[in-house]
Amino acid sequence: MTITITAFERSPDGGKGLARDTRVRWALEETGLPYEVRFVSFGAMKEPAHRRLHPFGQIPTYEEGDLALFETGAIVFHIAERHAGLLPDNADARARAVMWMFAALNTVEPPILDLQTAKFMEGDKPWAAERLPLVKDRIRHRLRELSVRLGDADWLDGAFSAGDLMMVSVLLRTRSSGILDEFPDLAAYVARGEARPAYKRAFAAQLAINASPPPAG
Ligand code: GTB
Repeated sequence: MTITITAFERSPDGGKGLARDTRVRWALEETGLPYEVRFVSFGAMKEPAHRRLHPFGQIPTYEEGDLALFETGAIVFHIAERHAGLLPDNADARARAVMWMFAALNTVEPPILDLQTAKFMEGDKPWAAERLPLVKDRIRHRLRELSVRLGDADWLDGAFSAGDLMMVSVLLRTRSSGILDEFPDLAAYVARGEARPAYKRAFAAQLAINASPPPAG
């Protein structure tokens, strides 16, 4: 069955892997599943046709036959559950890998998203300069805790899993702020993720689209 995901027609980061279709592409590449991408403009994302797939008018979405999903956590979990390569066979190890996916999305990503909000949506507010260091410190706090748990391991719980895929995807967004580099072990962890052939294919595919001229009309 053909898998189709949606992605930005033009990603604001120029296709440098920060938009969330990257994590879905990465999961598909890890499992070796072929997929197609439908590109959506910011306008089209808010139209009824796209909102039928994604009630919040965002990307990415995932379609496979009659199944339509939104939310990268649900999409990556669906891929990982049904195809080998992203979750361990052992039931307990599998549960822990899923736990790390949730930890990435529910515990580590929120303060990172808060920084994007503080910078790009609230940067012109009179209190922005006071708030920014607080937001950054909340990220540092989480990253310090994560760094302690990772220790000198390559991955969060044994072999690479969907938990690492999600955590690396989330951490990548701290690089431009300089915060990731304050934690050399986490920077190395992210680099290990980026060095995976499946990640490289996902990244290259996203970059290629954004490097090409915009569609006519
Ligand atoms: N919780 C949802 C999920 O995980 O799937 C969040 C989905 C989401 O935020 N989608 C964003 C979107 O569609 C794209 S990824 N935004 C358009 C809108 O809301 O109108 C967020 C994103 C966008 C751009 C960059 N960038 O260029 O650096 C990074 C991340």
